[in-house]
Amino acid sequence: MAEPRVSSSIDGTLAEEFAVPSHVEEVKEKMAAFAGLHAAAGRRVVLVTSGGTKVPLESRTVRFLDNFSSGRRGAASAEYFMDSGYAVVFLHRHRSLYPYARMFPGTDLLDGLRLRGGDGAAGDPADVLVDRRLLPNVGKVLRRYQEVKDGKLLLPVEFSTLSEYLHLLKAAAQALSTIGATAMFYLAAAVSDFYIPASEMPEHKIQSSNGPLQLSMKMVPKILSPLVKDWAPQAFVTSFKLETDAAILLERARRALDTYRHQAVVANVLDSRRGHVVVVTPGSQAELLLSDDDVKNQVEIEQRIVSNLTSAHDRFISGQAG
Ligand code: 9Z3
Repeated sequence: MAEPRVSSSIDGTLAEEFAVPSHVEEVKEKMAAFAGLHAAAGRRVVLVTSGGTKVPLESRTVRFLDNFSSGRRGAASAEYFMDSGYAVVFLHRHRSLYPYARMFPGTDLLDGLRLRGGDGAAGDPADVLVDRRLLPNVGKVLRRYQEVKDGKLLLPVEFSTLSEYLHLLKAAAQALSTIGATAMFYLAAAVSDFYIPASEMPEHKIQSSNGPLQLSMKMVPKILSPLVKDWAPQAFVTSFKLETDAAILLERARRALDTYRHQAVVANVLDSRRGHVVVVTPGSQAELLLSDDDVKNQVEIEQRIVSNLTSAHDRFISGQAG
């Protein structure tokens, strides 16, 4: 993805060129209340971003630019953060993978459930049977999901477009800044680097009768800069760096750390991202790799990433106190 460009007036650009979602203030209050409640209970709070962003080409949008991200990294990581005692604000792309529900994609859930007797005549939910071969861990997953719900440990917030993502991330950063160093940011969403400003976007559907389409897109302001400097300056911030060429990955990750001066970059290559990442910090570089046995035992790399970062967050908090 493209190189960072640091803008000094991102607030202005955000307000002028990206439509503000109508519910942003309401969501910000919810996030601040959530953070305050959990911090008062001695719990740390992490904001996990997840999924791709949609970039419209017309204001009455028929077409848009999208990307590959499934949201699996974010959804799995949210679960491991909650297992580690964190409360999670889950800022995710609408319909991307969701914690716990991700275990039962597509029609797995419906195929794995049967009405007793098979004909469904009774239709009573008490008559639902679980096929344990198709849904091997459903009881365990459901129990954990209910604990998380009862403990109000997960606050889901949705976005679809790049504009929604940018404004909601700013709101989240400001909401979590109230809890200082106990807040973590885990920015795993795959955010577009390019967009068409509202003022340059055609209102109506682009006509194919006009011939081949040429697009000119602007660089999306690098939101990490004000997040680290202005919106949540005390927080522990982790960004992600994705490349398709492994040869340039670590240099790009280091460059991002030097530019934004945050705490960690998780560097990954598109094709190997499920089994290999490098966590880069100003003073260290940790390679996290799944072995064949790990894969056989269904260990997920997100468990290792979260474990590495929660330890780094411990040290960060101790460092601030000392
Ligand atoms: C990542 O690198 C994530 O690990 C993935 C996870 C998006 C690859 P999935 O959702 O994939 O599980 O399918 N996220 C950040 C990617 C990114 O766009 N980074 C930008 C960059 O590299 C800005 S920080 O320039």
